[in-house]
Amino acid sequence: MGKTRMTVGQAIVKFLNQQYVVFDGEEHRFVDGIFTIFGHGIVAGLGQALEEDPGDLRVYHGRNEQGMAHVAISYAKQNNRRRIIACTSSIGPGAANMVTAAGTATVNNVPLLLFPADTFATRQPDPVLQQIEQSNSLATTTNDAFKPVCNYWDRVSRPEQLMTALINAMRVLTNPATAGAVCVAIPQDVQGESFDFPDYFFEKRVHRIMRTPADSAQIEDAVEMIMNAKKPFFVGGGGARYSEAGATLQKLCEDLTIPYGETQGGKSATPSSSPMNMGGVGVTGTLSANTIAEQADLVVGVGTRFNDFVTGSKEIFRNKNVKFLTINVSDYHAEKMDATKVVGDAKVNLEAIGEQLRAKNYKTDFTKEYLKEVKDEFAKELENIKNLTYTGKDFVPLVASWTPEIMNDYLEQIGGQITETNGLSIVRDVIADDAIVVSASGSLPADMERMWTTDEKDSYNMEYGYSCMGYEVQGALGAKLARPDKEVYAIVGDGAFLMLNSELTTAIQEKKKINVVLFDNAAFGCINNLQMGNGIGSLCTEFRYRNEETGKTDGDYIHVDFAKVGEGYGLKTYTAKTPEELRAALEDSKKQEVSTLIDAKVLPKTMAEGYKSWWHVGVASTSKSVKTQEACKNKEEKLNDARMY
Ligand SMILES: Cc1ncc(C[n+]2csc(CCOP(=O)(O)OP(=O)(O)O)c2C)c(N)n1
Ligand SMILES: [Mg+2]
Repeated sequence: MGKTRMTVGQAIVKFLNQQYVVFDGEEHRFVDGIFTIFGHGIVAGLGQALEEDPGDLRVYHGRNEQGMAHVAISYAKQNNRRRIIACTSSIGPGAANMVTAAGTATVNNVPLLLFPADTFATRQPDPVLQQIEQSNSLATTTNDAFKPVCNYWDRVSRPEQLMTALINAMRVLTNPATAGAVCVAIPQDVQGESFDFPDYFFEKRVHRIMRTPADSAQIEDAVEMIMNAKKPFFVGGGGARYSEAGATLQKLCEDLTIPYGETQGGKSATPSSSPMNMGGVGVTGTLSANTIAEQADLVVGVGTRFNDFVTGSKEIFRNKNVKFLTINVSDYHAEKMDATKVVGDAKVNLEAIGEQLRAKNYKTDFTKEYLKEVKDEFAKELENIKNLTYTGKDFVPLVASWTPEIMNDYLEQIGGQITETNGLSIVRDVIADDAIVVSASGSLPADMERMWTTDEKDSYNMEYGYSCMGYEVQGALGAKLARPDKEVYAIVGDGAFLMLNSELTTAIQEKKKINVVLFDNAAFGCINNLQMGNGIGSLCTEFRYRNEETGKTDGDYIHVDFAKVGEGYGLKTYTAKTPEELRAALEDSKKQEVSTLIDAKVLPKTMAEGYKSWWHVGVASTSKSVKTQEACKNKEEKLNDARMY
């Protein structure tokens, strides 16, 4: 047996270079690169190895650890989980900065491989710079904070442990049922320690991404349930997308006249134009999907976690006899809504179910004419909200909690007149049909789920599992690294942009063009709507100066020149205050080779509100505000109608 002496850092690099995946017969490398932010905990260990011989790994230079990990998540997501970029950080704060991103990856079941450096295994210099020091256990370090947000966690305290740690990391990352964040903590001394690693550890490994068929009895259960349903409604989630099950789902539904809805994770797995695609379902869903959801007697979740946005906090499926069926690679997720389960891959199991339904000549009570009517009705509504422009003093925004003060102050102090729904429709209109849009938080994902249509597969990269502010800009870079041939747009609010935009520098460094369309409504708009909609005064959700007269932050709006911020980074930037200026900026940005940013000044309160849906939030049950009392009563009533689990 051959052995080669090398450091732990060098062994990590060598091993990562040998990892491949195979899916549907197509084999390729799994780890395309590694993001780094070097510090004393990593630069002399793994950093040395990456400098000396990275192999085929492309080494990237991140600017904020959370930001670079968001780039990596989006890269994996855009590659439908079959290619990743690993991330490595120094100890302490550098590592802690990646904890949020680990959560984002795990919620979304997207593979993310993290190598945070750790304190000395020998403990000789303790406390090393950036060591927390828990007096109740010296074994506890910052990296223990990754445990609740990762699907696999390990610490390599001796070189020999690296082998099982990395093999298990790959097991978890490449299994569709367990994909999420993986943390392999590497103490800074151990990274540089040498060991005679066996050559077989570095042999090429091909991880098969499985298409697991379900137990045949589960298929029988599913077929029987659907045969007994008159009004079935399918819901396609991220699992359908990652499994490449979109075309199967679409064909099955079109052949058998079964309407389906899509979740944020599932959008763009199938074309918006399919007559059976009713659009987004749930709290941020469309009128068409929610109209079908409310009457369905069988809901079939395909690769969805059934989060509260999809189920309208379990209130949206209103047929008294509604039943649930799930197809999911994860037994845990398949169990949701007390469903009958088909545990396995979306595509092969949909095919198996579809074959039997066709053989049995299954027919639903839905007609193509009725479903067209439902789709047309929402199309009309869409036209209305798309064309809703600021008309002057008589203008009434869509969000009920608007006040003349909010609107007038914005118009006077910031001067923007674009409405969010109109602005978004202009973006859709101007950018290429096959462009990729990336978003995550704020009011925009809601409007996008309702309004964004695309027939281009996998062109909608939405992180709405953790809904983590700061994914948008960094995610756009990840999508661009994955698909350099496409134009990529971050659709981002001012709040989320302010929270994290540091990887813009990385985009400039890599000469990868991304486009940032920033909707500046000078507010945490969606949270302000939620707050005021529940009868609470506007507190710390509008971006206003502190007012010494009231002692509160209720002064004039703070005008931020985001175009200047972008310009400082080296982006080509634009300010748009009217729909015409937005259109012109978008047109011009298409001609640029460098990354662009459009600072769109968008009137608050001009996003769409929900359709036939409810969202359970923790409303105060004791309050002096009559409106809050009413909101609480309304919550109690809705809770009465909602399923309990
Ligand atoms: C990291 C993180 N912190 C806090 C939140 C809670 N949150 C959700 S949306 C939002 C405000 C978003 O503001 P902005 O990006 O301007 O979008 P808008 O709603 O105004 O369109 C906040 C604070 C979050 N989702 N993520
Ligand atoms: Mg905002």
